[in-house]
Amino acid sequence: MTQDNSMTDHTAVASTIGVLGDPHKDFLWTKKALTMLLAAGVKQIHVLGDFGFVWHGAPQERNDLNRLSKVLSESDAHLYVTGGNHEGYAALHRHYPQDGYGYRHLTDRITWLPRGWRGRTDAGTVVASLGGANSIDRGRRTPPVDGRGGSWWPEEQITEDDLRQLGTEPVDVLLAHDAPRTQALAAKLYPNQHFWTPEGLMYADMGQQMFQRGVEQVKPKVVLSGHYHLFLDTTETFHDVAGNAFDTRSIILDCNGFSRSAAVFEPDTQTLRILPVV
Ligand SMILES: [Mn+2]
Repeated sequence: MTQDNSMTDHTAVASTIGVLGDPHKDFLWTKKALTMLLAAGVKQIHVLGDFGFVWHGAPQERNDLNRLSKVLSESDAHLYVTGGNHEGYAALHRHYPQDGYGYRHLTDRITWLPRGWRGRTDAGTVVASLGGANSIDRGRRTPPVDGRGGSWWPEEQITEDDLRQLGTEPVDVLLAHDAPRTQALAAKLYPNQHFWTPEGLMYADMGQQMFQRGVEQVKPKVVLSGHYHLFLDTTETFHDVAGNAFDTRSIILDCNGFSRSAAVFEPDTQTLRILPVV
């Protein structure tokens, strides 16, 4: 998963990676977070959705991407995006077509991963990516007209095809935007229910159910997520379709501007070290 032509294994995952919660197109915060992760020696950084820097395809967006790319290139690092719900999917698809591996190259340093992507570390730890989530505030957003404008895109939704792409072979670490249906997350979200419409709650829940199906397919040891704009680190027991129990550690990172939104993670040992973005 490198653009260096001398490297043929594009699914190589580093033994230490950076993970970043929802940047939301916040250039200064994102640059700061990248700089801190790079200073920690990380060469491969994964955004856990709601990157936001591709929205309507304006020239300013490309300018921001190029400036972030420059920061990465100074440390010979690469950024990989697992998509979220707040992404301009129409512009993404129009301006950045998939290559033969399903990657969308935003710059020579920033790559958008296809849903169901799989990689592995030298030690054999399997890392996969399953982006997408349903917007709970969909009712306040508008779809694009003729592929232009808008603030809600149907492509945010995880589809049956995405779940087929993910497959059923076990995964050690799943990079995602949505998160497993843990009791700990439900307890944190419950007090905020009144903010949303019944339709929004139901739509968001449908999306999380699709994501949960993916979790039950691949039974990840760890899922790294964004989306909920909070921090959570909990391990709970789930069951696959055959009724077999498995434990999954669900780590959710907070978003731009909040503490506990960036971390250094070792896939082989599942060690997480939060890096304060200051
Ligand atoms: Mn978000």
